[in-house]
Amino acid sequence: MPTNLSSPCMWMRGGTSKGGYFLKSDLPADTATRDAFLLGVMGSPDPVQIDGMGGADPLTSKVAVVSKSERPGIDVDYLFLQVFVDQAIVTDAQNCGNILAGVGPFAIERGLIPATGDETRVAIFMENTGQVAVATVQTPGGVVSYKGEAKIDGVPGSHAPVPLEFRDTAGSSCGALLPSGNAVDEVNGVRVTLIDNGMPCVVFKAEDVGITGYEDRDWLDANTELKAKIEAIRLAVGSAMNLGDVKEKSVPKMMLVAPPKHGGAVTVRSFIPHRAHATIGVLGAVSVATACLLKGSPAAEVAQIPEGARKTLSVEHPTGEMTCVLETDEAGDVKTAALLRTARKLMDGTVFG
Ligand code: NQM
Repeated sequence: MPTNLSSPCMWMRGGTSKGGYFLKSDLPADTATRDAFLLGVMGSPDPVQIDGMGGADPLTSKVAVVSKSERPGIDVDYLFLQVFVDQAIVTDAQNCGNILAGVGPFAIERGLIPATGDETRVAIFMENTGQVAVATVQTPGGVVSYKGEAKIDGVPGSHAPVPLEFRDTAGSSCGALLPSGNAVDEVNGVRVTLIDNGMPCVVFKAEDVGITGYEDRDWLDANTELKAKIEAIRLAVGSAMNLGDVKEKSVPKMMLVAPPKHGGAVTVRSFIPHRAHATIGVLGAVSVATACLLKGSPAAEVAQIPEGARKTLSVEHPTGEMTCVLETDEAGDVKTAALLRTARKLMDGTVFG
């Protein structure tokens, strides 16, 4: 239902997602009023979001709320909100590393922080998980540039690179990297890894739910029997992952893995959680790549892992791959993760919700 409210807003592509970027001070302070406004902005609930800006896909029904940070060493605070497409739900229960890619450029464009030479490093506190990411934004002549030669699969053309660095993301929402305490659990007869290295994920072999893991998004989305099987596993693990009842939550994400086919480390088909992902989430990829390093886990059984403490893992997905660079310590635990994204400003104006 429209609210008669409006707000300044920048519409941006961040990585392989798209959404509205708002200054916190431009949005209603009351959460219920804010959420009603954002539902109106996106045109939710409606599977086609015809009365709003949303793109009828969870990947294009996203919001970033950004403010100048009071925290030492941090430039801006970023709250991610997922606006459900076909339900009247706005949730902060997950983070989003793709939308994160637009936060640095947006913060500089809005004057929250100054550009500092040809590149500007922006330290971002991710409010959803209480963790920090550092984005490097191209700012030649002190102005944000979206043009460049960086390519990411799932986005046509090339753009300015926005490298993202994550540190200490283990247990971001679940309290521990392995919330059940195990590298493998069995749920509904399927061996799974319950893991959170920035995104709560359930990782299991595609073959264990009867598919190859190389299917495309449309085929996966049309397979209601497969989706029901996956959803039953998801609902069963909510409390073991310290997430409670996850029926109306967008986490955990469901990650179906198979051996790599194009020289990478692993192949993934992900459900986020009810639609198949066109590519893969950023922190979702970090969590799956981390699962590949766990001895005896289903992911480790299918993955090809390079030697050395600094591991470059190409995670193959339905439309290409995403490269994660993981730094491990002496015990083999992942300490930092870095990924390349791009972002682009699409519209700057007033949005009506
Ligand atoms: O995992 C989709 C996306 C995401 C999240 C989702 C993301 C991440 O691709 O960090 O980026 O899993 O809902 O934008």
